[in-house]
Amino acid sequence: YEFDLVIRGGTVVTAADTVRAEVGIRAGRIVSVGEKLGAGAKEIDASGLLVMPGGIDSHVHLAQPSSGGPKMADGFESGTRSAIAGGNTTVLPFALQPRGAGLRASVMEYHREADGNALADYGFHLIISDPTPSVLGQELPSLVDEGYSSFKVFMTYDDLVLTDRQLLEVFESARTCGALVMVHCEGYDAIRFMTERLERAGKTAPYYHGVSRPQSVEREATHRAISHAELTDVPIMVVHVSGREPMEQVRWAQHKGLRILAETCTQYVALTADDLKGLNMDDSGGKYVCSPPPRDKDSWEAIWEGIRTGVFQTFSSDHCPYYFEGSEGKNSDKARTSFRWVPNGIPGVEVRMPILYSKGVVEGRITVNEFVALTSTNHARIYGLYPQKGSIAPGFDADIVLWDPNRKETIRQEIMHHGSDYTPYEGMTVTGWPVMTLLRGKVMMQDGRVTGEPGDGAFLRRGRSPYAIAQANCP
Ligand code: DUC
Ligand code: ZN
Ligand code: ZN
Ligand code: ZN
Repeated sequence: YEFDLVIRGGTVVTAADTVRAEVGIRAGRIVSVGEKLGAGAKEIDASGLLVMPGGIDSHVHLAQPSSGGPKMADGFESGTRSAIAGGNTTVLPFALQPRGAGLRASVMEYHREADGNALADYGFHLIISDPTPSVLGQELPSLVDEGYSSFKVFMTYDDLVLTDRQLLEVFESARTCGALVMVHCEGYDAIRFMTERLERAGKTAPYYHGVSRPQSVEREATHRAISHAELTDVPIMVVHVSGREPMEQVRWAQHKGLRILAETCTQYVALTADDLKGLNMDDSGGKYVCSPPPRDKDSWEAIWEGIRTGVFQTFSSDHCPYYFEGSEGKNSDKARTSFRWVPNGIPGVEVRMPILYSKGVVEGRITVNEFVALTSTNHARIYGLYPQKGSIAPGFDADIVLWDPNRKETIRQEIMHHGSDYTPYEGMTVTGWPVMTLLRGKVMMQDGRVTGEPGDGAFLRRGRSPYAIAQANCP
């Protein structure tokens, strides 16, 4: 046989093109895209289907402990199974440095969790919570060389927040070693002030989580991060932008000529602050607690505007799964005393692509090529995985999703593969659904059944981001 596998009859969609073509795969890589390819040992009929690059979700949390807090509902096995079921082939979760710990030691903990257990390929962003001189001067540069070429910093949370001085030092280190910095932009003091004021007034239901961190709090922090990036002359990625106010800060900076990248997420076009009210202000609103919180339907339109006009390069899930029931869940006794104790995050890696396809492509807001860019290609380009991942062309890994553009599906917990005991998107009907996921040529999911195994996913040693290299000043 000329090929191990040939996919025939489908429409190949990349960030650039939509063409009727066959895809020839050998040894896990795409070797040919064209017409009338030779025979494959195995052949797949993709008639009526789109053949797209496997999704890359560059923002997920798996097996990430929160300080003294609840256990995540997904480790690497269930989290990547859910990713694969949703048409993804690569995820980039975080390796969190607890204060006082080294960066390398922290990364190794996550490797122990992930290696041999993942069904999708994976890399790690570092989370830097303790930027000591040895962390920034020694550990970071060597880890960036070893393929951990991006990291995240926080402007809020007791156990993660950095001072402005620390942010500037971290940004400067990123510039020196050519790493890309992701920034969680919400202002610590404003949130704490609002939280205490709301609690004093007895306003502790999950709904007040959103009230405690309105868009102005995110806007201010976004502006501050951008200013620090300008001062240190370093590109940054503003993650999980939730609405018009922070989006406009990013757009302003981009138009000013600064290299500011931005990400938005499923929940900012699919959930609203009213969801946090639950049924009549009961505690079921905790199911939607995440940060930044979902805003309102006008914000959805602002996010679409940012997507259409290129303010956002990536669309991620921010999959951060917790349980609802149980002693560590969002509805625990402790969580019911105040929104501040509700674990912060929602599951969504499995439905990111269907929701964006349905609301974006089917409802006419974006093209199918923009869909591929937002769910795969741009993630690969920005995070140093290009040209291995993120397109369908000779030389790329055979990471492919076969997509049925007409299939209607109602999102329900019973069809999800994640570890959480609920989905915040319960009952949402979408058009367009993944029917097969291939990882390096291996069929990992077919018709909702996951056929891949733990260990099929490999660690990805990423190159530097081209966006960061342009600025870098490496010795
Ligand atoms: N930030 C994230 O990126 N995810 C979940 C919660 C948070 O604060
Ligand atoms: Zn964050
Ligand atoms: Zn613009
Ligand atoms: Zn996140």
